[in-house]
Amino acid sequence: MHRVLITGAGGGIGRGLRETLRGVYPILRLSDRVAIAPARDGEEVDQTELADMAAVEKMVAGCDGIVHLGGISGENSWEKILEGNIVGLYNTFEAARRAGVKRVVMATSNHAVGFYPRAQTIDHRVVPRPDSRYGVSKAFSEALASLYSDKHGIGFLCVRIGNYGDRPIDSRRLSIWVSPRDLTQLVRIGLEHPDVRYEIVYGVSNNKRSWYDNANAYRLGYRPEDDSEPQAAAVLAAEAGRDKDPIAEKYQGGTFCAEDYDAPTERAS
Ligand code: 15L
Repeated sequence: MHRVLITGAGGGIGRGLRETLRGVYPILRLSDRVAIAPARDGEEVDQTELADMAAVEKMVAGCDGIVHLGGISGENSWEKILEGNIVGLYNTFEAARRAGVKRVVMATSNHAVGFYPRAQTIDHRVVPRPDSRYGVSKAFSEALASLYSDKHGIGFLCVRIGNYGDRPIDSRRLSIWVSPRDLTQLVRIGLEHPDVRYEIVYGVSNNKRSWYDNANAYRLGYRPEDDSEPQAAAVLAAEAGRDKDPIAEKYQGGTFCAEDYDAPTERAS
């Protein structure tokens, strides 16, 4: 990997990876739809709208690997999801194919499988159960990655990211938190591991309260260093006595499941 492109480089994960991947590859090309901090040594900065195919082709030119974080990162209107996460995603993968890119690390999400109950442990082989239009777009990204792997030979690591940050911010995130250094480790596996063809893994730390069997990540050598558990007592104490939505509490996707939920309540049992 000589030049690695990070799309969505202005977002929270993008800004984090800009630091933790600094110096790991000779050149990091950092792209976003909005202006971001100027390039330092070993960096190139780019501003591209993912829905614009000609611009996306320029963004991807000369890159060996891509970390695709770009697009909409939460629930939104269908029009915005369509533009950023369906059209923009297609443009990025298609431009990668045309440019001969070898590897893509795809930031998919826990929300592609958010309607699995918290009582169930799921692995990388479960069928998608999206909890939102956003989750559907992430399931689409996994399907498009599968096509571009099988048909065009691009290696994809699809990382179903939980919640990225310095610490778990609430009780749900105790189960899905991923620390910056653990996510960085997974991204490097995706870009560098010789056997990656098409893989789904969970982007979570070694959380004691995890809902995931992340065996596929471990098989690829992932050895997470962090666990949310030391934060658990404080996080739970801060939530004590708070009213909680039963649908959000039942399913892994939390409030993404509860929003607009109007199925008969017996279906939720
Ligand atoms: C995600 O996929 C989002 O990008 C992030 O903003 C959080 O909502 C996260 O999931 C989560 O589930 O906490």
